[in-house]
Amino acid sequence: MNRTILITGASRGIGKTIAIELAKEHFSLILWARSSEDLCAVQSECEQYGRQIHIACVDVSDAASIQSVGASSLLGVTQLEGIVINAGIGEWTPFEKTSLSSFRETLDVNLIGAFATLQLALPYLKKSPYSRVVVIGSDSSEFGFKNRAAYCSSKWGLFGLLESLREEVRENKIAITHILSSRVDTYFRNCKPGDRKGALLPDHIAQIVAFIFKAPPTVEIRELKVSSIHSPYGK
Ligand code: NJP
Repeated sequence: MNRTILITGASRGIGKTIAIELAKEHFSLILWARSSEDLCAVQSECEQYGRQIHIACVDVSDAASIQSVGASSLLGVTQLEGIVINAGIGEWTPFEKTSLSSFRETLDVNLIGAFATLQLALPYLKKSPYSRVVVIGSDSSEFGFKNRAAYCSSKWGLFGLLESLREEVRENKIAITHILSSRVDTYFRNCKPGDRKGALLPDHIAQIVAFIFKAPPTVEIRELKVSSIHSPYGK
């Protein structure tokens, strides 16, 4: 597989739309998520653009799933041109009512899942002459919000992880882009498309990700803050 990109959380929402946009740009793709039926549908949609699309039912909160199913999805791949860390969950609960298990679950998916996925992918990214890590963060990565202690902690944590990793992988010519997005009209937090009026659309984020992968390989776009003109950022 040439020019291959791994995308997590590719079964719906932002991840699905990024997959379709990168398929249109003729990248081969490895798509991870838990819902096999939804992944199969995304695979079929992407395959019409002519490149190989592999899917794998990986739960990023489960290290064993990443080490077994995730690692198997990379068999036969010599190098990755990029990875999009997108899988994420969020639950808005007042601090005093946030259970330890729900706090842990949010960190397990959004932060520790990102860490474990990146650790698996790094040797493949290093084999590309130039490669990219693109991470879907949030305005909750830099602002505090009521009822979002778990989500904000996970997204702020990602910030530290990426800024540290950046220092380690520059010599390997791996560029890291952190996209800090405000509300996007997806299935996030049990919503459905149409519920978040005035929000960004998944396609807006997908076009930005495609732009990043089309940038000259020596250019590192470090951070992008994105919001709809109709909706606030950080409030
Ligand atoms: O949400 P949604 P988005 N293992 O619910 C997957 C960030 N963001 O597209 O496993 C593996 O439509 C899930 O797949 P499945 C947000 O923090 C959003 O909006 O099959 N995959 C699905 O494909 C997140 O990082 C907004 O259920 C897991 C995908 O994740 C990213 O955008 C605002 C998984 C979620 O699709 C994409 O979220 C913002 C697991 N354990 C940042 N758990 C917004 N929408 O307003 C979930 O600032 N997934």
